Amino acid sequence: MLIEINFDGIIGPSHNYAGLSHGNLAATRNRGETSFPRAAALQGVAKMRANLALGLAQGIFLPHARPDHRWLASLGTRFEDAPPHSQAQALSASPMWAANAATVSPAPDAADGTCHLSVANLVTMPHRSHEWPETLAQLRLAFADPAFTVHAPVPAPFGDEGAANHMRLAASHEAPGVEVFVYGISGGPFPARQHPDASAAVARKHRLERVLFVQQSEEAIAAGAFHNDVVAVANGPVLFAHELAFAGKDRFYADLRTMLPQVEIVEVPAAQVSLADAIKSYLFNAQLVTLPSGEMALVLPGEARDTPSVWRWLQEHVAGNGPIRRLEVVDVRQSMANGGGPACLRLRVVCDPATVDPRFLVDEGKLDRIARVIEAHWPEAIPFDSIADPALIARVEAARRVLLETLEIPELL
Ligand code: SUG
Repeated sequence: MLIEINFDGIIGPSHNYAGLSHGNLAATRNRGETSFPRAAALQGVAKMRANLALGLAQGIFLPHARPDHRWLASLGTRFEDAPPHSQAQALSASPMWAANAATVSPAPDAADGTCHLSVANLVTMPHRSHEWPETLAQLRLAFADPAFTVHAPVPAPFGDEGAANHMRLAASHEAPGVEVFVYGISGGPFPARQHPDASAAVARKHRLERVLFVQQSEEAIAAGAFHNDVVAVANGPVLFAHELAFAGKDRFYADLRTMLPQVEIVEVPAAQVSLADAIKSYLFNAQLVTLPSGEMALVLPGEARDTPSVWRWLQEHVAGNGPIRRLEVVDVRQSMANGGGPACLRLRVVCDPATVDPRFLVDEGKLDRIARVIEAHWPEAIPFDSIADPALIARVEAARRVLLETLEIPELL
């Protein structure tokens, strides 16, 4: 039985605000702020609990070893001697944003009947470019069953940012789907992170039969939508998108309707919610999920409720007869301040849960154990000027070790 499992990246103990992502307005705005890793990670756990309470299956990915000494060694330095920008890049807790871990194609879409996962290379941003080796190690552990095919990343310089630029539309999770790859060509002053050749390579490697390639609008990237999942999200037959998300939208919608006649496109007009409000509130960086009842819910960040135009649109939609029947608001403020909303924090995998290494699946009891480790070991606060403090580094390294020991995943130590 195939179901959708959301794997959330546990927010690591080095979570900080170094402003490393050009084009990500929240991260840039909050550069230099004090971060609160313990509160951040507990917010992540609370979001997972909210998903469990909705009757959804939940998985986890683990924080990576930070600082990344292997990466610094490849740059010919040690953390203590590295220049400040390299220290910050080596210390980022960015693997929390699991939507950028990989692109996932469920088995019904692939010619060989396995679920394919391609780890993302994330080459556009230095602090993210060194995530993939450890992500790959985790994917190879979690999805070692022959039901899965796990691929190494597409080579540089073709930037690939994983599921954040990929949408799957299907009558249901277990039905064959249409996979939509959204790439960027130009983003005005900001980098376009997803290269079309990377999207094409992933689609070929996944042996997909029904695929669309769509360009992200330059306007959206320039307004701060550094990933497509900041302006669009799909689930089952529903595409929920901002009016200005895509270049060549009419063609895209027409192709989609031909390939999946039951598709339902819910478009939010710019006249009702500006691109700026959509990006500030992360309306589309919500988890659009199918509940056990068959209805769809939208798991939104608190910022969506705080943005009047967005909340008004949502209230009207839910009062009408649109596909989103329920709104669930979560507090992920610490991640949001780095530009990561509820959907960034998770990677969706449609599979039979019996084929997943159970150490990567969670229930309430396991989340209690994880929360206890976070409460006891995650730093409470990281003032930006102390990110290289040796005592902090020792604490960050010890905290991760305790978590991996608690979860009995020694392979990643
Ligand atoms: O890549 N922020 C991440 C946010 C990723 C959000 N993911 C999705 N949209 N799926 C990024 O820009 C900021 C880290 C810093 O500046 O220290 C950062 O990497």
